[in-house]
Amino acid sequence: MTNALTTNPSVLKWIEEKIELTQPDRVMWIDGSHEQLEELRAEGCSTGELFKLNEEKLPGCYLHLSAVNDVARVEGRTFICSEKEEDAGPTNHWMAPDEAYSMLYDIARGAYKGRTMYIIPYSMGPVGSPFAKYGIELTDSIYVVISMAIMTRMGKEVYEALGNSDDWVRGLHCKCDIDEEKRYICHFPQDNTIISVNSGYGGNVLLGKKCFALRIASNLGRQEGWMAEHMLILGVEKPNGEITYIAAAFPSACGKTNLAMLIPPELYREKGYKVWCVGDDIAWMRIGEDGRLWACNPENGFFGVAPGTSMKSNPNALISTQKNAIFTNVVHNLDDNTVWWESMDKNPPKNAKNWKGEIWDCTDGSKGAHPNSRFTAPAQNCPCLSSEFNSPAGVPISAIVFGGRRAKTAPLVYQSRDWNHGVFVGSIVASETTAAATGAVGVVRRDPMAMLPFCGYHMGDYWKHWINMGKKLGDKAPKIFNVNWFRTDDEGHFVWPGFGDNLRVLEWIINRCEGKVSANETAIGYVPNADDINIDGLEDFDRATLESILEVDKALWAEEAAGIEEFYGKFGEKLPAELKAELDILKANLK
Ligand code: GTP
Ligand code: SPV
Ligand code: MN
Repeated sequence: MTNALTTNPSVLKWIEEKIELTQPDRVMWIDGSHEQLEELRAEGCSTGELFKLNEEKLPGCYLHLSAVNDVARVEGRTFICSEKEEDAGPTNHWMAPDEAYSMLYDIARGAYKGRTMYIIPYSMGPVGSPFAKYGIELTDSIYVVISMAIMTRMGKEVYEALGNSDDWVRGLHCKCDIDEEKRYICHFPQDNTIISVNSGYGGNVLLGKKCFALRIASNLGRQEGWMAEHMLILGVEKPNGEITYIAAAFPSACGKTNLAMLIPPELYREKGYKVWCVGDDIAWMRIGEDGRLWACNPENGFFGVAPGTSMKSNPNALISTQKNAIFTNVVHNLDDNTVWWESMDKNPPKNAKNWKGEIWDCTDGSKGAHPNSRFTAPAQNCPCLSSEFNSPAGVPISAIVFGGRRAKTAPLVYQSRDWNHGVFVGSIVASETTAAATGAVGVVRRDPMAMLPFCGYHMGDYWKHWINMGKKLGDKAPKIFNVNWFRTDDEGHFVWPGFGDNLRVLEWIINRCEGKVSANETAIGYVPNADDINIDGLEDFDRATLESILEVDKALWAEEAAGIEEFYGKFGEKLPAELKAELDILKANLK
């Protein structure tokens, strides 16, 4: 092949096959160089796929608008194409691999005619790290190339690290006509292959992210004895310099990016507390030589929710977007060629286009930015990026935190009694749906470990894998907690201030890990004594308010237990006995 950047036979063979299938006019080997990316950005601007933003105010930044029918992940069109249907389990859509390949190849046949095939070599994790995994994505989208350049370690050094190995993940993406009816995101765990057609939206097409780093990697983790999780990773530094690392799994658009970059409340800042971000969405976790659980972030950037991100709520995220970032489906301010979204500030631009590219009147009550509009920002831009960000093995985890959006039922925070109970707590995560996926918003659904859309195999086997990891970790296992920042009052307002003030809850979690505070043993686990959560300096928030969100309402939990039992019913024989036993304990505790 001309200009090939590798001689790896498995890579060349696969690419040749895909060239024959998709019939591109031109093939471009992406080498990751600045010059080549600049050339592509310029080309993207000339075709209208990208808009170059104000170079003074937002240097190196671009705006991209997706098709209006293509703004979020499509869970109903996402398939796990394992050999056996049973291996996909009751929470995934399944298609037989032969059938899926043949249907997808029919869609992809000739799909690159008149277009360019971009060949993207990328690494999940630092290139050359023993824990890194490599992938190649073929795409006909410049937006995908320049986004992958932010989200992953991308470039020709990946071929050097890969050598002649055939241990790499194959990814084929074809925009086709962005036809919703022919949109498919398919995973073939047995072949380490992902095929995505008829979409241009991030989570469907940046194949290193959810498709590889969670759906394929969760399969690899199960086989190889590690874990691929939908988790942020952060370090809390105490005034004495000691850093405690925490991994937390919340469903999509439920606060991972915000927690990962939180700025401590003034009171804590004055004392010397700091928070360091290791990752905001995905954690790969292994048992280290010391027997503890170590987590690294396989990504190299943030694909964050734009609306709600402000200098007040998450300055670190906002600052991360101020150079070399891509904005998708936000408002284009035509006066100064910058961007805006709801709750960025109180001054929506007067002369602007909305996310659909239409002239937008900010006073007409319509939203300017799509609720799932996003920014793609280099991790290196983040002011609180951890010094361990590039460390291959990552950081040792002291606590695992689950959470979701629950107006009622789940208290602000509680701790599991032990690892298996913690797995139970993770398995029963329920949350109101958000705009991150197409479909109704605000409906409570079970989202175990925030992995419902991302676990690439049978959820019952996945729970068993968690239980097995706990056995291996023994007394070195992280402690497991659950949080809920989203309890509402009778008027529907959030009771807990959230954001930076979530550090107050993390402090309790760390104190529990260190055995420094006692707790109330309740039917669902250990709940804080109100005295042990610091509410000093909070406005309009007193001890009674705190008590109201620490409350465990037995009647609501009895309903919850019934819901869990029904949910567990789907898993039949695959429900681990340990989790059934935990449910029985919960029911007994509620009597
Ligand atoms: P994905 O990228 O989809 O995985 O989302 P995420 O989990 O990283 O969520 P993110 O941090 O982007 O937050 C999503 C939404 O939740 C934003 O609108 C935030 O403003 C809001 N949010 C985050 N943290 C809090 C909090 O502590 N309290 C409240 N009330 N809202 C929050
Ligand atoms: C999520 O939906 O959890 C995201 C965005 O982080 S996406 O990449 O679309 O999955
Ligand atoms: Mn996510």
